[in-house]
Amino acid sequence: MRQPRGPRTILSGDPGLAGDSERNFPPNRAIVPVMSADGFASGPPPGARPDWTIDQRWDAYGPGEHQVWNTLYERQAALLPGRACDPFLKGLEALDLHKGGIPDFARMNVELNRLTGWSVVAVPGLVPDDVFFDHLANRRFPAGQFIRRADQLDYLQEPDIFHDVFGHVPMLTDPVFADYMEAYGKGGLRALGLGQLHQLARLYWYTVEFGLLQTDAGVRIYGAGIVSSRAESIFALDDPSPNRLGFDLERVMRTPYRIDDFQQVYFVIPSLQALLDATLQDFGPIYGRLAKASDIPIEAILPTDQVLNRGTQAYARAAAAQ
Ligand code: HBI
Ligand code: FE
Repeated sequence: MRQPRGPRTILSGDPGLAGDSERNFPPNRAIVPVMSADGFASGPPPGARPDWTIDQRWDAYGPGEHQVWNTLYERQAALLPGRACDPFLKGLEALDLHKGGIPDFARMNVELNRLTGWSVVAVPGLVPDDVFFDHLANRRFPAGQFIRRADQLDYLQEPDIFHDVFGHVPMLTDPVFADYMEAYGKGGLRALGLGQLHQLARLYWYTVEFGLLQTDAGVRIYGAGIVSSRAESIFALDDPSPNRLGFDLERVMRTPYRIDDFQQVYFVIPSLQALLDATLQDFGPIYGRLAKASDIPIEAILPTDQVLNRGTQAYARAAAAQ
C-alpha cells in the first residue's frame, strides 16, 4: 500500500485500496480491532447492537484521550476562522465543543436535537453501507467512539471521534445541511437497491467530506474531511495545485476520488440550499444517464466546467513521481 506523503488525516473507508482512487470495504480487512476477519459479513461486532451502535462510555476515556481531543481541537479552532464556512463555525460554538475534552454525546445531543432533530450515536468504526444510510435517513449520525493516539494526530485510516464529531457534527446544526444529510441517507438506501452506490458515494465524498462553499467573503470549507485535517484545511483553499470547479451533480458522480492523499479536485457549491435542491430531484434518470457515461479523469477540466481555479496539479505530480 502506498503511504500518504504529507501529514494529513485520511478518512478513507478503504485503506486496503489506497492507490486505487475509490473506497469500499474489502471483506478480508479487520477495520476495527473487534471486527471479525471477514469484515462486515458476520454482522455487528460483539457488544454492538443490531444497528451497530454501542454505548459511548464517556466516563471511560482517560486523560490522555481527552488531551488528544484538546490538542486537535485547539489546532483546528485556531486555523478555521476565515477558512471554514459560517454554518460550521456557528455549529461549533452552539455545541459547546470547546469546553475541553472529548464531548459527551448525551450532553451534546440535547442541543443538536433541539436545533435540527439530529443526534449522534456511537459506533465501533466503519459500519456497512446499509446500516450507515439507515442511520442518516433517520437523522442519526454514526460516530466512531474511539480517538486516535497522540502519535497519529495527522494520519488516520478510519474515522475516529475527532473526525466524526468535530468534522461532521457542526454542519448538522444547520437546518439545510441537516436536511441534505437525511436526503443523502434515503438516496443511499435507494442507490443500494439499484446497484448505484459507487456513483452516489462520490457525491458524499465531494460534498460531505471534501466540499467547498462559495460565500460573499470568498470560498469556504464545509467538508468534514477538510476541517478535521490541519494540512488539508490549508491545501484545499490556498494551494495552486488542485482544480476548484463549480459543483455539478452528474459531473461529480462521474469523478473518481483519492483516498490516499489530498484531493486533486474540489467542487464548490453556490449555497447549501443549492446542494439540497440538487439532491431532492429524482435520481432515476440521472442513474440512467450515468450508466452510459464514462468516468472523468480526476484531474480533467471539461469545456462545460465552471473553473474557479485551474490547478497546476504540481502537488499530485510530485507525489506520483516519488
Ligand atoms: N461508516 N462509521 C462510518 N462512517 C462513514 O463515513 C461511513 C460508514 N460506512 C459507509 C460509508 N461511510 C459510505 O458508504 C458512505 O460514505 C458513502
Ligand atoms: Fe467522514
